[in-house]
Amino acid sequence: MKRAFRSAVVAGLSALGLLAAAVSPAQASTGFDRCPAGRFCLFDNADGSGAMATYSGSMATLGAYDNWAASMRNRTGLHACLFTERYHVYDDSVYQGVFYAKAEYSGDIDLTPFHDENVGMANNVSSFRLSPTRHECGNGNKYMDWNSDSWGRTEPQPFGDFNRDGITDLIFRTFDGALYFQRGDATATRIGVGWNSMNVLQRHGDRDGDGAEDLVTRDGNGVLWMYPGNGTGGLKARVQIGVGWSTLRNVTAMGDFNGDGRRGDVVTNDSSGRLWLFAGRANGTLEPRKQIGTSGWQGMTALVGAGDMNSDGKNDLVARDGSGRLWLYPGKGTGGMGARKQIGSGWGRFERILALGDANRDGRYGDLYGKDAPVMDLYVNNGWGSLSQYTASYDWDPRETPF
Ligand SMILES: [Ca+2]
Ligand SMILES: [Ca+2]
Ligand SMILES: [Ca+2]
Ligand SMILES: [Ca+2]
Repeated sequence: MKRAFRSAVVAGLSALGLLAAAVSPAQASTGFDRCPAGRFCLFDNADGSGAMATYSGSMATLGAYDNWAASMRNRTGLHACLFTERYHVYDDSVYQGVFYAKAEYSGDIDLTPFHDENVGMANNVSSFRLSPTRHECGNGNKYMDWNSDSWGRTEPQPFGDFNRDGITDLIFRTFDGALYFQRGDATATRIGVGWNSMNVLQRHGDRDGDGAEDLVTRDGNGVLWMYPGNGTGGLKARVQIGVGWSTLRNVTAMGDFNGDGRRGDVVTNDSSGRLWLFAGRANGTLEPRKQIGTSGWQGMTALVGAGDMNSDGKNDLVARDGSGRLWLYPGKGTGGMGARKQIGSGWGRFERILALGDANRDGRYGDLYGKDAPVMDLYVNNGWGSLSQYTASYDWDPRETPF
């Protein structure tokens, strides 16, 4: 099978991953099956014969085995990335000399069909990386090289701009619970650790009125927290804003949903089918709840505070039902909602739906991101929830959470 070597973001061997689930006899004396469990193995010849080198971790140089291997097997359970240069350097800027072997794939890989613009991969492997996530394997960072779209306007957004620089940004929780602030220009800063205890991660503008966007989270004990942003991409000391939230299903920060000018409103659905509004106070804490939906809401698998999708100045709610349909509920500006409209289907495939305000800066809010693995797609709102899809980025891991 011939397969061209393409850029780092699309070079995945997902197709190869479907080919085989090789079972290794314990005492093979030649061929790929010699590779021990838990190891990454390189072989002299394309068919797995000849000398074998085994590794348990990443290698920046390969010493005597530099430019030597013609085939490989990965039994580490980690993602493997091979580079034609030492120190995990990309070979060229057009066809990047990195080759991904998915963690799930433990079969044999003959490197002969793989090449970049300049060289074949066989007998050109000079370093490799073994990492828990695909983008970490490729770029060496726990975060991805995420760029928000730069469509020309620099107007600060009502939400989705955590550091107030006018660029849409992202908060990224890694598989192991670290929190990164991703500026939207491919750079990121770690702003927290230990966040895997949180089962709700939300942001939607400034809750406490200091001009900086704030986060809302729920921990494993059902406590709801506000993490005030410091306006430059970091967090201030958290404030408890609710207890007993365990039984509530989806929790979404809405901005101002009831029209009182305070932007810390939260909407949630319960298992009895009701929809609740917790209006935000001036300091970002919550008023007692008010019921705004009477039945059927238990079937919704996602609620999204999308901002104003129909440009009437009032924030709207987006909900996904159990059949993957996406519904727009136009806010009336009083906490109530008008007649819903279906704005999408097939959204069940997304692990997470994000709203980051006006992601493409065309002046219309309500742009949505759908995060699948490994892709995240951007859906630009053209007005009244009419969505146009763009693929925004690759290499997401199912264990990673953007918000
Ligand atoms: Ca920003
Ligand atoms: Ca704030
Ligand atoms: Ca609206
Ligand atoms: Ca927009």
